[in-house]
Amino acid sequence: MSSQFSRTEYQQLKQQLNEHAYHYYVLDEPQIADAQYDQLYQQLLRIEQQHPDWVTQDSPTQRVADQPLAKFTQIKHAQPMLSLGNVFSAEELTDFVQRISKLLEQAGESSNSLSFSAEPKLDGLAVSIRYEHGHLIQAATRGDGSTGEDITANIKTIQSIPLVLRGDTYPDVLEVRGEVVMPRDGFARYNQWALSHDEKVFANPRNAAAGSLRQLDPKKTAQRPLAFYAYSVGVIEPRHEFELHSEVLAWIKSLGLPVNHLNQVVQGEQGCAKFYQSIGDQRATLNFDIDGVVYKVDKLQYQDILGFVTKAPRWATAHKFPAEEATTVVENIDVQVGRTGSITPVARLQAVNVGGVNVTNATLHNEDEIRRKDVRVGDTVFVRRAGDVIPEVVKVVLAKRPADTQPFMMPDHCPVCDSVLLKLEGEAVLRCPAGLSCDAQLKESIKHFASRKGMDIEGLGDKLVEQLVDSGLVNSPADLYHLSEVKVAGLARMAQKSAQNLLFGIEQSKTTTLARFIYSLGIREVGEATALTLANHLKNLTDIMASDQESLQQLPDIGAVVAARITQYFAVPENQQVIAELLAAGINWPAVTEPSAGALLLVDKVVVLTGKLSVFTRADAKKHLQQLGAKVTSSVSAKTDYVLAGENAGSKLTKAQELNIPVVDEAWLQAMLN
Ligand code: JCF
Repeated sequence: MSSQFSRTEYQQLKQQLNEHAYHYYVLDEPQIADAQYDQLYQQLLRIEQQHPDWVTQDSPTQRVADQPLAKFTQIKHAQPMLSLGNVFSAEELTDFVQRISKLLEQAGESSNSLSFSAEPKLDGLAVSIRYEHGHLIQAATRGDGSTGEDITANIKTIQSIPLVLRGDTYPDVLEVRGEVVMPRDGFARYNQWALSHDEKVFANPRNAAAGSLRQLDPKKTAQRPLAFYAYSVGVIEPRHEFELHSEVLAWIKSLGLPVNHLNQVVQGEQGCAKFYQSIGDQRATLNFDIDGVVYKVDKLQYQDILGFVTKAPRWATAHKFPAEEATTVVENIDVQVGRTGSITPVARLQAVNVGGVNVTNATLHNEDEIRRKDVRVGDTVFVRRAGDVIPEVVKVVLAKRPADTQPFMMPDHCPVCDSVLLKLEGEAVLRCPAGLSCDAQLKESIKHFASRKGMDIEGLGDKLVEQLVDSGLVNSPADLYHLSEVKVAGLARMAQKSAQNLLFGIEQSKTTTLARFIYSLGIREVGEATALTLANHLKNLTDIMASDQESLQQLPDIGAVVAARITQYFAVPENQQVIAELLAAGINWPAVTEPSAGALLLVDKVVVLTGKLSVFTRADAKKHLQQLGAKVTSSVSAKTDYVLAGENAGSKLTKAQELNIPVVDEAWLQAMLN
């Protein structure tokens, strides 16, 4: 194919691609679909193949250098990269703000209603990127603050960092400082890939970002999902006059650099404290790790007055979250038997405070994990607690391993019922096959059966379940419905009143719904959503029990694996027996009717939530939609039926409009519910 493109057209196409990248990465509002971008990119590549002499360093095709480096060279920062002081409590925040106010007053400034530019503190690697005449020419790690390493080739592989600045009002020289991170979703994907390709698995996103930037081969860095957020500037030539730090951030964003969208200008100590709380609340759901927030006095003139203590500015500080990782010693390794017989090794730890919570146990997941990490009794280990999830052992500090440790061996018999453990094909976990005749599985099954989302038996807590099983009063979920007050009151720490309460709770639970009943059975892979699907579509228990795999797979969101689990469960005579006994005990539910009477107006509709909701919380909106029969997913595609958009909806809204998908608001959901 001969090219019909002029050099000017080539340059326009290149600029067009850079502009689309800016809308995608910086504004988070893509203007074209990914596939269209790819087409333009391929076109650019074709032109460049025909005219290699046209290619310049700012082409999006030039992000990955051919040659690996022999080593990193040192770069002296034209302006030192600062560090930050820390505060760890509300009291220390008060001190920080008061110290600033006092210094400003001494300098003759009024410190009433001091504004701060507040931002999340990303847990990545600080870098400085230098642009000359709009072109990215150099990038360096922070190093010791005055000298870092030249990582230019690696930085250029990060798609969200512009190779050329936007517009034509950029300064001759601009140094941008910011943090390189690996987003959590990318980190999970990368580690999964690494595991199956014998590549290094990283302990956390920060290490992954650091390891990726220190790759001598930029081709490898290019394959790592890195992101960058700018938070300040170094040298600017010629000097540029700004009044506020927040203006500087808006300016670098307008030049095409990503700035975190959670940044906010807040007023005084109270504004800072509120921001800290709000970011802390969102922490678990963010797509990147953060270890606190940063406050910077917004007014640059005040920053000048306040100055520095050694390398840290007086006008800024990091307000740290309590650490979520800590080291401690493994005192023992036990194995736990789960509801479905899964055998999970658990490290019993010397108690340690991790992010404000006292941790004494941490999961080791399964045999493969424990072997990979080679955790042994006596080892010093890193323990991590992320959000609400169970604490896990991240890695062993080998330098501290005592001389006489032994590798941990998984048992070959169930520690509770002594059955021989099995490993099913394609599964990483060992299982105890004994079902409800294994006391551990019986206890966990009953806890699940009685749980809030299941039969919701008021007054039946975990401890009581264990007592009921240990005393022999309960050998299956159905036995709960045959308990007598006298027997329950005879258990340790049980008075007559609490025995009555329990029996009342059990009695109350008899009236339920088909979906809850199915969920309570604890069939593997059958959670709330699948139970609801089975109930809504098949409408009665007999049909659910009699369905074969093929017909189950016709139902929405039920694939081969789930269908197999369901038929396998109902094929087991003991399970049929338990169900018959439960029904005989009087468990009942109203008939599942056709989706009329406003009940299931959205049956099988796929809805995506986006933007900030004001009437409902996200969780509630999701629940309501599911109650109406809808399936709530997170990304917009041709399969989406509705996009429910709140305030400031971004790329998902744009995509919905592109795909002509109906966009609705919260009032629509309210109307549905009425
Ligand atoms: O997100 C960060 N890790 C972060 C580090 C954010 C900032 O605004 C920083 C920083 C280190 C130094 N600002 C300075 C001055």
